[in-house]
Amino acid sequence: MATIPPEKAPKPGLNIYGRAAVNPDKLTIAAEELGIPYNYIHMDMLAGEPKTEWYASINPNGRMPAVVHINEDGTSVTVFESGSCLLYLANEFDKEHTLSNPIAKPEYWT
Ligand SMILES: N[C@@H](CCC(=O)N[C@@H](CS)C(=O)NCC(=O)O)C(=O)O
Repeated sequence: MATIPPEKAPKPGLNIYGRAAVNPDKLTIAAEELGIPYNYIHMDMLAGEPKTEWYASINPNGRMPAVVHINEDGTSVTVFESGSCLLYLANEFDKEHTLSNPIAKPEYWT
């Protein structure tokens, strides 16, 4: 498996891989609204970065966005698909449900 280039490697904390487009923007908007510090890693589509072997280890679909969350204990979680990423951010960072609904409530499914 290809090594992630150092300038594209995730850092401790929340990392969002994206570009200026609607799906990645969903995550940066959510992170901003929740006040979560994050490291934004720009993916250059013209250079073909999303389809590289190293990015396939993060998102095998070769699309943006993706999240790599490196916890304080060094464990990490990788999530792709913007809907799944939003659910992950809500679960991890919106414990008070300021932006999301509790899973058991009808509002969640709506
Ligand atoms: N269903 C995916 C769609 C992701 C998607 O298509 N992202 C666009 C940017 S907004 C992309 O990566 N396009 C590059 C490509 O399809 O090769 C999601 O919601 O994350």
